[in-house]
Amino acid sequence: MSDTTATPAANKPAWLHNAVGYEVYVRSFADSTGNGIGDLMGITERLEYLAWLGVDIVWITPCYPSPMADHGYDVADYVDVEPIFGDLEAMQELIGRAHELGLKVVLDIVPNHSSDQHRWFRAAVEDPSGPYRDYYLWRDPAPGGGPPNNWVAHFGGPAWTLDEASGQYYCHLFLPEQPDLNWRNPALRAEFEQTLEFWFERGIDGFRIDVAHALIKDSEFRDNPQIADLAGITHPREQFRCFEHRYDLQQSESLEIYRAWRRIAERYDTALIGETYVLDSAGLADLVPGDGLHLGFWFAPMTMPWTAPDIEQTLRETSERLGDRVGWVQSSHDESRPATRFGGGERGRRRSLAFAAMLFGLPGVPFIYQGEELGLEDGDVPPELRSDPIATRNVGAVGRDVCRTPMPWEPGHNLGFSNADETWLPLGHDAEDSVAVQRQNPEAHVHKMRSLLRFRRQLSDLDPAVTWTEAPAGVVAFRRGDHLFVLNANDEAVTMTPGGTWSVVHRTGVGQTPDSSETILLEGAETVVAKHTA
Ligand code: TEU
Repeated sequence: MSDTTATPAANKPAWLHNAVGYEVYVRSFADSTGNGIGDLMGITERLEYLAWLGVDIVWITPCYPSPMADHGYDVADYVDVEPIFGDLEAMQELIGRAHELGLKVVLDIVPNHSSDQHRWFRAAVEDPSGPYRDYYLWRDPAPGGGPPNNWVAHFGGPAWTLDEASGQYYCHLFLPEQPDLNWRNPALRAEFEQTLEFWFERGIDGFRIDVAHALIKDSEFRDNPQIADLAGITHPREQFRCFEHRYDLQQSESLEIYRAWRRIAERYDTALIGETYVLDSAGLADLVPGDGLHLGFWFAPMTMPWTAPDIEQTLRETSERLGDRVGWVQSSHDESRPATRFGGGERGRRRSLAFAAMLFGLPGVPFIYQGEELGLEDGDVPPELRSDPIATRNVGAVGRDVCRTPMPWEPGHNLGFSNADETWLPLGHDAEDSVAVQRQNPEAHVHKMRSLLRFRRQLSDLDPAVTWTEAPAGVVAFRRGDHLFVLNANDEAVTMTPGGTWSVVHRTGVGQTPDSSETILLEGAETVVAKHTA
């Protein structure tokens, strides 16, 4: 037990306060070995760029040994490194270099499921009476035969696969190659607590916890209520939405797991960040109480339409309920990129940056996803080159490859990502999009993001209370102390007269900024931050 007497809200790691994270999708960031796939050494070589950009935390997607059915989210050993990505020594070098540069390193842990090639699952299948059987979720077929209940997998089909040898089904909320672990088993819990310590001892600063909202399932495996007709629905995401996930997701007993992890994390001053794919803020707040996860990701911005009421609603309720316990994101390796979603081209880029500035103004920790700082749009991945199992296993589903195309570093062969003849996904961008070309142009998106990151550093002492404010049509505004954050969702310029005199301290567009004025001028798709002067 930790002997701290601080309140739960206060005993988060101090370094998390006002920090900004950066997600690295390891396969697509930088390839140092010439096999067309990114790796840890490639990340280490590029850390200086991230320090230049001005982020504080680097989150690295799973890099454990894996058969790669879901590109690393199917883990075959939690305490080693996938040889394609390097080895434990390469990880140690990465951590060491990051710390020299003042960057924290967060690993992605995948506790909801392992790979079907993990030795625990092999043993569970080979010896149904042995101790590892109960590391997974096994059920007899339904009385009339077939899967034990109506749960569906996120990636298509039923959440159950039959093991013919034993005649039992095992549960998997994702692919059949990703069997779900049994979190009611104390032996399994002990294995993961040792895994956390293994990585914390090596200097890791925290974990992003995959599928943090689903570790515990209903003990009776009851059917989920069906809320829409499945007929004719082929996309796995739409199938998933045909059910109320009362029994497979968000079971409150999951909180006990994070309380135990929190006690370990506090010994190392490390952070627990939940991948909490819960799209209602009350449900999210239930998962992120004081003594469990430090942060929970809020994913509603990923599917938010671009209108002022939608933007305010998406931010406001969650901010009010969770305060500084939110991981804010508008992009990830799972979703279409925001510049594309928000309209594409220059307009989509401007909107994405304006939205980022609002996330940066709220209490909590914003994360940007590699390439977001470049304003990248989705890459084009023709059907025959698609690699995401959502696309390869479901007819007509585009899948997530479009946001995973290789990072464009500089003009030339494979845009500096890799020396290989071919990269694991095709290149999705042009030389003009690349880091090197953008760095030479002071007007480029990367400089605007960098300037926003620098501005954020000055906000450390802002009043934590957020007051949402009346604003003209198409405009979203909140105040924090003497600072006013205003996003103009319109394409046309507008003015706002909030009362008093204001001086603009940051803007995401390129407009002229008067020294001090009663009127704030906002260009289309721009966020302005103004400070009250009188
Ligand atoms: O994603 C889990 C998850 O909840 C999302 O897949 C979500 O269901 C989806 O975006 C909504 O359509 C995590 C990882 O981020 C993802 O890459 C993995 O494939 C998945 O877990 C399985 O480990």
